[in-house]
Amino acid sequence: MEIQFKNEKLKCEIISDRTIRFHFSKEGNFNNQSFVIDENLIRKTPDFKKDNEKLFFTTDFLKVHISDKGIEIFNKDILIHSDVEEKGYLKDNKKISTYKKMLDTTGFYGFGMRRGKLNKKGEFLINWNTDDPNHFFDTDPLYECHPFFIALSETHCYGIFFDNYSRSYFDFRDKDFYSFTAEDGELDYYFSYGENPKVVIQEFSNLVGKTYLPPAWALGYQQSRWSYRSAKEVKNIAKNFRKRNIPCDVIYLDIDYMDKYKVFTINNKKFKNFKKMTENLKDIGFKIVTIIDPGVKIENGYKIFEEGVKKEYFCKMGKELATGYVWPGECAFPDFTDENVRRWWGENHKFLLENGVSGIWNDMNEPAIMSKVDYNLMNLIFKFLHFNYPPAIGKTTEIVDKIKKIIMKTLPDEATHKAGTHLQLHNIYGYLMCKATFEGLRKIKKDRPFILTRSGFSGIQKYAAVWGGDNQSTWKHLEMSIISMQNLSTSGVPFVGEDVGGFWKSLKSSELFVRWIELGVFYPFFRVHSALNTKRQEPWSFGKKYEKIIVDYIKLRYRLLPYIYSCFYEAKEKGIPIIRSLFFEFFEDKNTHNIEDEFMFGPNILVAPIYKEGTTTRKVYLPKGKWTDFWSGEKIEGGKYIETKAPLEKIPLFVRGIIPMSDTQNFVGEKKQDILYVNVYSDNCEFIFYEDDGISFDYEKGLFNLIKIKVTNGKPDYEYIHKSFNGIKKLKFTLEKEEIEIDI
Ligand code: MIG
Repeated sequence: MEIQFKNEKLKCEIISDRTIRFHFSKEGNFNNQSFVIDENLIRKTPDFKKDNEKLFFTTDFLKVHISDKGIEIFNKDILIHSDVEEKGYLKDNKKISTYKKMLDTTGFYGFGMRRGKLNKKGEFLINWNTDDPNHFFDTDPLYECHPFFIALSETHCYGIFFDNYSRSYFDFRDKDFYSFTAEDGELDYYFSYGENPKVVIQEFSNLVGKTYLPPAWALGYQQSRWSYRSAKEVKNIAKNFRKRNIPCDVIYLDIDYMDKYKVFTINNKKFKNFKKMTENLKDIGFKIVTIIDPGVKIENGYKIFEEGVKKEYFCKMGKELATGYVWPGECAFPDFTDENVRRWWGENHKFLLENGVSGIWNDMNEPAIMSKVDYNLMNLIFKFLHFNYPPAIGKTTEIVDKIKKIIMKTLPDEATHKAGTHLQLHNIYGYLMCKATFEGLRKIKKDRPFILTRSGFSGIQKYAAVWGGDNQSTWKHLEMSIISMQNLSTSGVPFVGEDVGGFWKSLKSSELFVRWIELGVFYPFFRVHSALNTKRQEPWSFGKKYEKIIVDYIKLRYRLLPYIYSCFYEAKEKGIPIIRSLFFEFFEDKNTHNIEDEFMFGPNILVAPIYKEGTTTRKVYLPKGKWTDFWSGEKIEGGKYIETKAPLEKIPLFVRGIIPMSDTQNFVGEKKQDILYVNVYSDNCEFIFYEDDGISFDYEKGLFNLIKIKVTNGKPDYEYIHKSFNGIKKLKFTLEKEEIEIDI
């Protein structure tokens, strides 16, 4: 049902008792075609009633008032959300915006891949996916902007998802109100109420979708570099891992595996028998993941380019192709808003899969584009002058200048896609590239796809893991990742990571690498990557003393895989991320609301990384409840700050409940894991353990086990909630005073 809202129409839909959609017409029309909202969502039309001058409707949790003055939302008669009078919907040419009262909001969290502080209250944020290779603490926007946030007050919270793909802004600088604005498209947003952030994220993930279960091997350790340049080099790296007994599942091939950087080709000189290479690597437990960028080299005779031109699959500028410079030189850009283009792009991956490639790494998909001048400069800097970081061009803090600069780094606003202009669709480009890749891989190989992406949008978790782009090998960048990982996770993306060890610049200190590995174990996506011309970052590049610590941590990661995999199951079922800010997990403990340098890894591990050089102690806030120091076993009552020791080989970890572990192995699936080591840290607790074959979609047919492991007054027990997989055979409980084995 549509109601009149000043000069426009407003459509309200009830998605659930907590989630309402507000969609405003633009010049009388509703055009927004959503690329991310679940098509099968059930929407109800509200039953409007009249109360004095106001229309209103109710759900079990909410009462929504609408008048010409604006929208007001109440929970139990308390006003929790309100438009600023007369400013609920504003339009200025193509631009639309809405203003909201600040009320008692204490913080705004989420927004995708953001650096800087966790809480964005007081800031102005731009949504425009941007490649800024030389970014820092205060750089915004970056590769992956999500127009979703959770607003916290001391007693409740809500989420807002603004379903708009154009350049948009969130402005939280004023103390009395905040606003969001988009340069084009419609004002179409979803409001979700929650007693705590977990409820909000569940509501939100019902809208935009949840992760599938990633292939288990993608949760292992992964090694990357720009670039491992030949089959010989790749084989040597692999052999070194096995020789030294360092677990590793994946090796990445960056752009140099291609012929002249042309997508869906292989450089036959450097990788003479590519297929043979991947087969040999598989025999010793390695998967190969290759990079694919969206830019298609403009070159006569190059099949992908010629096909794309013939079928009109590329973005246009007027009647011509929209072009720009990337690594291959001048390129055309596939229009992923067109379903036929997505199918074509997906099918092209057959060539790589037939060559034994196991996963795809989507880079530069903002899309990132250089001018011819910058392109020549980059080639000079990297290939001839051997720089290992790019220059910071035109740094600015002025918003107007910032916007001018980011517009230059991608297709022009006026470029066209099948579904509209680039201005209207920019932010969905990377997401749709991943969708194309995911659907292609799923069709070709049946197993679970693995895709890693740099750019994306809300809902990207349905298709890909996300990494944080071009960080640097510095302490500050390690620290920044603690926050960006939380921001992405609060945006509903569970599979997140950063380049461990840092990407640009040579690592100056082994200590930094060790600290970063210690943190990387607790990135859901755990990969070391480094740039051209930098010092090597393989685990053995730092000398024996450091190698030992590094390897112990990689092994810890493998031992934790049953826990991590079970966390992914929870993410798949409920949309709850693996990395959780303290406020997210412990909303009731208000002390946690502004802590940003610690986080939860799943429900039971609190991680307090060391991010300052030469540090061997740190302060840690333990939320209310009972904790155990993972290393010493010491019991500590939470609700306070403690000072903890952190010599180089120790990252402070505090645990609770149950943490299931396995034996370590050289790669996932090397040895069948019959025993589950159940580490118990409390007399009364339970854990839902999940297992399946780790590779196929058979779990969709019910082929998996779900075991409720529980401890009651110190006595261990278990119960199958679901049993249809030949999995673990024995539970080995480590309780406070004894060990108990149960065959199951
Ligand atoms: O312009 O493919 O973020 O991980 O190694 C640089 C080369 C392009 C940027 C990615 C980085 C990757 C690099 N790419």
